Amino acid sequence: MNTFIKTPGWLDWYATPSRPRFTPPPGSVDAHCHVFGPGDEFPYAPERKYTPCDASKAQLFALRERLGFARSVIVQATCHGADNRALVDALESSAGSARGVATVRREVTDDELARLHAAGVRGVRFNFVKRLVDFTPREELVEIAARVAALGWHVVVYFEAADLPELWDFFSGLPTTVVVDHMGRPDVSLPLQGPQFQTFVRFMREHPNVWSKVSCPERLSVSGPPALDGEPEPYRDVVPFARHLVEQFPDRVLWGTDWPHPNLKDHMPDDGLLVDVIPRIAPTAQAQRRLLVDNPMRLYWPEEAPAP
Ligand code: 0GY
Repeated sequence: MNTFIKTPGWLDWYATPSRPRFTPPPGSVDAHCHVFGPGDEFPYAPERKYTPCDASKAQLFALRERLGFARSVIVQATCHGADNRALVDALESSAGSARGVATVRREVTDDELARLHAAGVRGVRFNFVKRLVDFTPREELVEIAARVAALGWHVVVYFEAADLPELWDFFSGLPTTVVVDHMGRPDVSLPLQGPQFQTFVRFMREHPNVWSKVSCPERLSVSGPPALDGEPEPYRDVVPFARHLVEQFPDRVLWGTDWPHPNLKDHMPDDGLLVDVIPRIAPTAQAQRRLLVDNPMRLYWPEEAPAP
């Protein structure tokens, strides 16, 4: 039983996802997903901005199997703060089939970083979304980035599109690969060729160490999910943005479900339908293999990835 009370209005994850029509290539990686608790075993952080429903490692691994994926990258969610125990537990139960992105504070010891590495952590996440986290001074993040760079890790950044100009110089100075969550959260009601999204494209073009997750159509969409009678092109307003990045930067894009989809209040996606968006953003077998296998393997399992 979960003694934590879920934030009102917060939808539960989709319990009966459809089987995707699209078959991911063998060895595909879901490069952005989370575990939540269970709260009674791994309590949610006191500083959290929301309380989720539980979403366990077993449920995550069952979903992965149903969707046809072989590996997962589990990203520490803000509801667990810098307490990475649920993440580490999931990684250690995965027999090497999951790697992780943690949240750490400047107080983290070298021993703790070494333990996280041994469990399979390969990155830290810096979150700039104000509804999710309190402000962290930049010098603290710079310090953390330098320490994790020495371990060969990367930095995952999450921010709102409007904040990129202000964050540009900070991101440019990071000494690691920088992975942007959810395409930098573009407003997809604005034109793809307009200044907002093109600023992000220019950011990627000018910085060969910047990668993007072409994820979260359900979060970014204004046109929304399929209607009940079957919209033939779900999330059609997000697809051109993701497809543009896949075309322009085929070796620097990742895809993930974002299961269990924190903070959704209007619509909870059917994860099977999310997988069916993939061939619309990566139409060729080669683009799909890079997006789902080659790129995430290079970043998270470099010891197994073929030489470029
Ligand atoms: C996501 C998106 C969100 C939440 C978090 O760590 C988190 O709490 O990332 C969001 O609310 O947009 O990627 O899971």
